[in-house]
Amino acid sequence: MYRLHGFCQSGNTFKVAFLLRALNQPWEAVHVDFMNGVTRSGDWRAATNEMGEVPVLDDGARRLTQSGAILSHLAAKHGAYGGDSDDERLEVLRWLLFDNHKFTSYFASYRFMRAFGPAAPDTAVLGWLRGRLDNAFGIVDQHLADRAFLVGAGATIADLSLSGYLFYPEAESGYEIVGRFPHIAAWLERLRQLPGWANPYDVLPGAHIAPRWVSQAAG
Ligand SMILES: N[C@@H](CCC(=O)N[C@@H](CS)C(=O)NCC(=O)O)C(=O)O
Repeated sequence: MYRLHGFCQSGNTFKVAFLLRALNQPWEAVHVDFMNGVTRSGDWRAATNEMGEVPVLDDGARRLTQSGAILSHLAAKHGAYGGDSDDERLEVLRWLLFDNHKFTSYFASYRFMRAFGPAAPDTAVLGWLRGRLDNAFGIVDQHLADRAFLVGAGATIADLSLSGYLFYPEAESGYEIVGRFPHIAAWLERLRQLPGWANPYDVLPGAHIAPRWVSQAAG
């Protein structure tokens, strides 16, 4: 039985939940009260993750952090969603790195500031993030123009990683995808058909929070 530490607003946690479900593996969620600052406490960092982040996955006695490392571990261990050749596995890694640096990281920050931040976001910061996002989303949209999935013929952990935040309501980020990035929108529809896909709020624990600052100018 895998144990997945995280919370329902965390798309990084959802990436791992989606893969565990796609692999049909038994798992249980361990709620981390991120919104009340648990991951910032010294005790949590000493006991659970020195990096102060979720997701954290317990695989028996082994504790893993960083969604990219967790996804890679699970794909290799269960022999699925990791790519079908050395070339594909390298390509999967390339997209995981792009995701962690320029796709999920900017999107998650933008959404968090607009929906869940403790104070109204700085419009200059929002504008800068939006510029970075537009560039990263444009790159992914173009890559998906002539292929069904990011790497190879079928879905891989690269798809699960980049899409992890894109199944949340648009009202949380205020970032429109369907009208601006049609190939990403079509890809998300394909991913919704995979075994194990679910609405993140239906499979991860924690209180739901109404978006707070979306009406704030996006810069
Ligand atoms: N690259 C990490 C990012 C993880 C991450 O940023 N998680 C968020 C929650 S979704 C977090 O715990 N942030 C804590 C912080 O930035 O202080 C991964 O993919 O696991």
